[in-house]
Amino acid sequence: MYKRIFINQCGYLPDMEKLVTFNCVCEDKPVSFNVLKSDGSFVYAGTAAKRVDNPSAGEINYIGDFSEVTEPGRYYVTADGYGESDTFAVGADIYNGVFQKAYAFYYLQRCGCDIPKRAGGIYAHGACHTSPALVYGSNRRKEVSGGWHDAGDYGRYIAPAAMAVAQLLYAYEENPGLASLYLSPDSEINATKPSPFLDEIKYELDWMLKMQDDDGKLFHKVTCRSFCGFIMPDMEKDELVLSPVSVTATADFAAAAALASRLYREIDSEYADTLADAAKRAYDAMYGMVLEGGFKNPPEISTGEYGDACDADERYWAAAELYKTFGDEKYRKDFERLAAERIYHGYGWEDMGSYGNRAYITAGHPVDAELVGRIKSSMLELADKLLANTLADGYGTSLTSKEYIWGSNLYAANNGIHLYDAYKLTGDAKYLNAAAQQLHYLLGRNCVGLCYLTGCGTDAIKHPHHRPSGFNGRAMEGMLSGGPCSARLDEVARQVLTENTPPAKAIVDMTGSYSTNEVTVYWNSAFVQLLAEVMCGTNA
Ligand code: G3I
Ligand code: 9MR
Ligand code: ZN
Repeated sequence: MYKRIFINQCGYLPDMEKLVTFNCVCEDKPVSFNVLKSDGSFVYAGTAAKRVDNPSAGEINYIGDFSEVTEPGRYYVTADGYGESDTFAVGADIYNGVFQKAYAFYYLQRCGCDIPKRAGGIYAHGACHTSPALVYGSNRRKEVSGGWHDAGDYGRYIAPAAMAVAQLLYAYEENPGLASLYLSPDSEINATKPSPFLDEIKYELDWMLKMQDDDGKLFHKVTCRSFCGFIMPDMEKDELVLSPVSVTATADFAAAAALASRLYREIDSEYADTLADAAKRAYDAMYGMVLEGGFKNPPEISTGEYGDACDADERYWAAAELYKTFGDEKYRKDFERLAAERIYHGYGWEDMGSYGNRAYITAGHPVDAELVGRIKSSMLELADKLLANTLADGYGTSLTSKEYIWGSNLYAANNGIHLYDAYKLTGDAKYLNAAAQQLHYLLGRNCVGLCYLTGCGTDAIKHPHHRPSGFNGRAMEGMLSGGPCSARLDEVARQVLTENTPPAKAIVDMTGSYSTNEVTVYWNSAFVQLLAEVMCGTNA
């Protein structure tokens, strides 16, 4: 039977607001519901009276509230004519396993080293992509092994890498207690590294450092010329090519390296110095760079483009982040000049403004108080719009019906982070609750009743577009699916979905559907940051 009651399948922290959505297909009237323990015993009775017309899902929804259920345990919701929800847990530690899985993904995405059987299980492989890469348009070769595979493919791209590193470091900064719970799948790392969490990010940073050319600029990406089939990474033997340098890669790297330099200082000051030096060199190199229209794939190369016509927000982030780390006036001036034109927002690989805002308003060096005020009110303006969307949606997602685009789950997660920013600025719980609703949406309270994080909840995505998962016929755990994308941008989506499929239902849990069901290191990072922040806010 189709599900008609929707909750977060991974559950709720005791103090969280707990909302349940009913998909009304028969009688359009408030729904009386019960919350039962998994053994069937009665716990709570409520009425879902809030009615929502939901254009994204093509449904009428009723929303109920069972926040009063705070006792740790396993539960489900039931209502006459609606059947039963998936079971879910309430408890203080219910997200620890989710966090562990979502973060262990990074270890399993490692490129350029052996993933031994004892750590990788069926996803074990030999060192991949280790041969020096050809610098596009020359005969030169450069050693750039390491880092994480970007996604379901085996490319390695700087802009999304910088985003992932930044979000994971923000998760660490906001919730160091959670980060300290993380154990790498590789026991040797746990035995030898002071922070397995930071060690994982260092693996990516080490590769990013190699992607910097002698003049300080960053190569945009390293990939083969085209995507390979569904093989394990060490089976991809085509020649590696370094695509040309770009402004976005150079600026994003400068920013991420400056941020990392700050956070690694305590555990490894020598490494912090290396990062600081690289960040400054990239920043200075970026200064004089111009790339009209942004990076474009060279004609022979068809892997991910990560093009972006506007590089002002990357420069904005870099200026703010270097100012926060180094306190040098020149960075401050650059940021203030860009911010005078426009306050940027975005925690993406394309729109980076929010990283810059975060850095500037917490710089710890002299700042322009009037500008700080303008940034904060602009952040709140954005959050208020997202809050209104969240309250108007039947499933509490901040996405409007036109926003189910490629990687929509990233935008849901990032909106949650914007809402959390507003919570930090105001202390108003309405923003924290709305941020948490984005998490609940991703983990099962959505109109298809799927937990978008593989291997979690009771009914998760099973066939993500991810080569090691496809090759082994089993989804790696802890990966966030890209989520509904209504434009039907791959062959499988075109076959399965119709033009009338409601946008929020435009998800195809089949391996071939890369536009709805791929996974990436920068979608997981948004999820990890959102989870870390919501947990921190709720437990505060
Ligand atoms: O920004 C516009 C928005 O204004 C417009 O309303 C909307 C309508 O469709 O489109 C938005 O642009 C979309 C853009 O993502 C947003 O970031 C494009 O349609 C969409 O095609 C584009 O998708 C990107 C995709 O590559 C294709 O270029 C994804 O963001 C990006 O995550 C994805 O990245 C791929 C890599 O290339 C290769 N590795 C896997 C990875 C994940 O699928
Ligand atoms: O696997 C690729 C995925 O990582 C990309 O996001 C996607 C869009 O660029 O492309 C996928 O590769 C497909 C290619 O574009 C067309 N042939 C089939 C490939 C998937 O097996
Ligand atoms: Zn590799």
